[in-house]
Amino acid sequence: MSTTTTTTTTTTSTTSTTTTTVPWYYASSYILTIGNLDSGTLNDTRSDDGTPMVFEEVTGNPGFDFQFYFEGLPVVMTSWDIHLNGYYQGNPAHLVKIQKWNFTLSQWDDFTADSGDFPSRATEDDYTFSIDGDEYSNYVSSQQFRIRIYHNWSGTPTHHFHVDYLWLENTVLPASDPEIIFKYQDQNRVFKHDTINKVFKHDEIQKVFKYEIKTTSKS
Ligand SMILES: [Ca+2]
Repeated sequence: MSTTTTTTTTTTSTTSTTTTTVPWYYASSYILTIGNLDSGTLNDTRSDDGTPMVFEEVTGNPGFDFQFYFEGLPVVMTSWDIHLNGYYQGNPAHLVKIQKWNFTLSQWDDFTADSGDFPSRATEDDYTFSIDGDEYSNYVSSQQFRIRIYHNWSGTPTHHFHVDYLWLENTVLPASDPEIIFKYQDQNRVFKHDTINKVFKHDEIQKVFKYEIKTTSKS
């Protein structure tokens, strides 16, 4: 995608300016620690269009380990969801987990107590994992958040993990009735908080050069 989006987030309680070329709710980078990139690019994970980024298992244990980094998260979040539209195509006995980086303990933590989070599939499925705002200080540092998809099992190179669409959703917005102001060319468009999530998902965000979120208080 060729459009450059500059994001500026400002609150009255904490002044914070973040400039990034990628909205906070999409992965800005990835790290492939173990495994191969079979096809696609990180940009393919930013649109729900059926074109995935595909990772390939390798022989050995773990079979793959790849991570996504998100930058410029809001400075205040009550809770948020991780949405992954994709699937694991492998052996039904193989276990694949999604984990979150704990900055406090410097370790990967599970989202769920399940032995595996992505059972083997032949087609895409929608997966959602949640984080409570109480955990913000453990899992967000300098407005960065990290997840990894981890195959804690001996890998088989014919198995793949497909990521068509990966995005974060701020599920509970501040209670102070914030306004969001989109500035596009010479136009300002003001939205109230009940429309923000809808706007964030809208393709029009790709045309926005700058936006501001103004809240009067957190609590
Ligand atoms: Ca895609």
